[in-house]
Amino acid sequence: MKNLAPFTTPIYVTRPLLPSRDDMVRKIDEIWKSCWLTNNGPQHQLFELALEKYLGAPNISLFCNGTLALQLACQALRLSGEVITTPFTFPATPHVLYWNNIKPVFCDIEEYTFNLNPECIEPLITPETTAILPVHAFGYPCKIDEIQAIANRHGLRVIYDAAHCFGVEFNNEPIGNFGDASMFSFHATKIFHTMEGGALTYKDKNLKEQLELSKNFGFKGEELVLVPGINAKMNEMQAAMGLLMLNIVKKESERRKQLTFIYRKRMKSIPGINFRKDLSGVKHNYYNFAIRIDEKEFGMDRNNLYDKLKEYNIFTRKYFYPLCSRFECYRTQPSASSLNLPVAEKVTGQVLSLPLYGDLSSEDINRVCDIISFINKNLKG
Ligand code: T4K
Repeated sequence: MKNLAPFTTPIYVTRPLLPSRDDMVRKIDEIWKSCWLTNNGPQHQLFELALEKYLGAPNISLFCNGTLALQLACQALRLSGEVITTPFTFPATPHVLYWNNIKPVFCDIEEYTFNLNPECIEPLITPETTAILPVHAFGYPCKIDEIQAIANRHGLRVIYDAAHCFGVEFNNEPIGNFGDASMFSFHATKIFHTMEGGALTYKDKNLKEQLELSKNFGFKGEELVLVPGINAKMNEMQAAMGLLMLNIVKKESERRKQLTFIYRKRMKSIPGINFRKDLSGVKHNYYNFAIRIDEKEFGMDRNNLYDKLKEYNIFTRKYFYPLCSRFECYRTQPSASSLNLPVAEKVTGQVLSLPLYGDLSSEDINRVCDIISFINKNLKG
């Protein structure tokens, strides 16, 4: 079989969406003129208002990154003891619990969505449990109603890691309006970003004051320090980037949708490759395209395919591998046992995120598919 040529330049799993350089220069001029670089400056104020409207969120606060947003949300909601969460996530999710002196209790996930399996939550609840911290993995909403029903039955808080969910809606409701709070990450690798950054949306408007205090050292005015806060403020460059991104993110999401549909059409015919489709009632943002590789059917396991694709200059990522429950800092606790997490253990060994971003052409996506298909056919001789 004739070999396929590698891409001449590296194709990464993602590339950041960027506003035009001219627009950014104009924003920089505004910042220079104001001579206000951080600490709730004019760009920050504009961005917060614009975002509130865009996300349809009644209460919102901005942060320098998603991790600190989530960490301070746990504090503002007075979480303690144990919090039930998923092992199939970025390290930030359990780490924010650790930094709040809370024990992460790992719960298994669903085979199809990769999200917390509501059926596995209740057996993990103890008198120490104060909350559930689910992740909407790759922007696919969790079983929100079932999780909320469990939380209501046991008097628990629900705080969502919605890092991947910018613009996602569930039953026509913005995703950030569920649970007690939701965290959005605005890291450069996200569909919407402020280079680094994050936001919290929350149900109780009274949390705003606490969050504003705790992201600015606990300062109220110039001389009063009310709580042992930290520095988690979004700066003016980040906020300016956010304002410009709001104008272009919808188009990016539409473009990624087109590319996702090409992937789905092509991947369907490759044996041993599965992927998630759109969920009913969900407005997706098409942030990421993750496939699952069945080694027996495909003829090669995920790790080998990941390595093989590098030979073609295609840099995929194993999000999320290894599971957080396998990290040195968590692996000894009972809930981290692989016996407790059979589905997560299986999924983490099979998933691979393929390149997806608006600057890729349809030809690029078709070529990635041709290469995966070629690798598969070559294996079978
Ligand atoms: N919860 C969840 C579920 C999360 O996924 C994350 C973050 C968080 C919480 C925490 O939110 P933040 O505190 O970060 O706001 C990346 C991101 O650093 C991380 O934000 C993100 N999740 C995670 C899924 O992905 P890495 O280590 O994979 O990034 P990196 O640098 O390897 O970048 C991946 C690819 O992106 C590169 O191969 C090329 C491209 N890239 C990256 C950057 C930074 C660019 O083209 N330009 C760039 O500037 O973690």
